[in-house]
Amino acid sequence: MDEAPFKLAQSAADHIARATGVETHDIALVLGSGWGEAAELIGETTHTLNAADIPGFLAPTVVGHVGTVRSVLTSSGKRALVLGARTHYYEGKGVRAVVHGVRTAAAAGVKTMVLTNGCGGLQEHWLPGTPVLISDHLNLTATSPLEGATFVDLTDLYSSRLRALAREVDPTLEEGVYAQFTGPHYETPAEVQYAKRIGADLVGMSTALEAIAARHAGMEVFGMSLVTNLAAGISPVPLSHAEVIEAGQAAGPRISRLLADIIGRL
Ligand code: 8IG
Repeated sequence: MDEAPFKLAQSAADHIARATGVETHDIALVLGSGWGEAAELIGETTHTLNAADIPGFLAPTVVGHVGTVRSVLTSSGKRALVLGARTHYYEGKGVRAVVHGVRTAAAAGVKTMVLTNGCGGLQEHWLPGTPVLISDHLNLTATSPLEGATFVDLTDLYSSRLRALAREVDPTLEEGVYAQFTGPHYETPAEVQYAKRIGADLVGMSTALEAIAARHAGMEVFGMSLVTNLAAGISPVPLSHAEVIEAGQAAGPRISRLLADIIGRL
């Protein structure tokens, strides 16, 4: 395997350690659409870094996504790295760029990788604003973050231990299988039906590739989606990015509190 992506992640982690004075982080979070407020609730932000200053991080291109990396001291005394700058596959920067944040977290010592996103829901009873635990994924991107003969077992990728812990915080939390499409277009109704038939409950444009890289790096993965819209054809009205942002904003405080409570138990 080409070591370059791991060397770049190590220099990013070195930069973070130097800039924060925090040698090792315990947890890392990628906060997707709707989840941004969780950063304030999980603890005290001790350092805010501009992602663009960290080796390998690219400036975000989507409204509603922030380009910072924060070091947070959690209420339970752990060090969390909050990655506000997710690079999506649809940005065309390649899979290495997509998983650079995750690999940086691993190089920074992180053992628990928390991946969140905003997504489309395939279950009609999941109204916009419903948080759902990710139990497994379907990687429909036709690519992998791993290169060469890198055979990694993905059984229990989304840690059943961490899902059980989340349900202790909120026993009403449901679980679902997340299908990652490449985007940036939303699915056609036919593609949503296809996803449903092969076992998806959630459709989105992130997370699966990051989860694979996280497992490869030896981290335990926790994934949670915010259903911001019913997937195309499930709802009678067409999707709009404005609707997605709006649902995220409305649910923000509640789901961020929930995530912060889960993080407090890690
Ligand atoms: I937010 O309906 C959000 N992201 N693929 N489909 C896909 N990604 C999404 C959707 C959706 N909603």
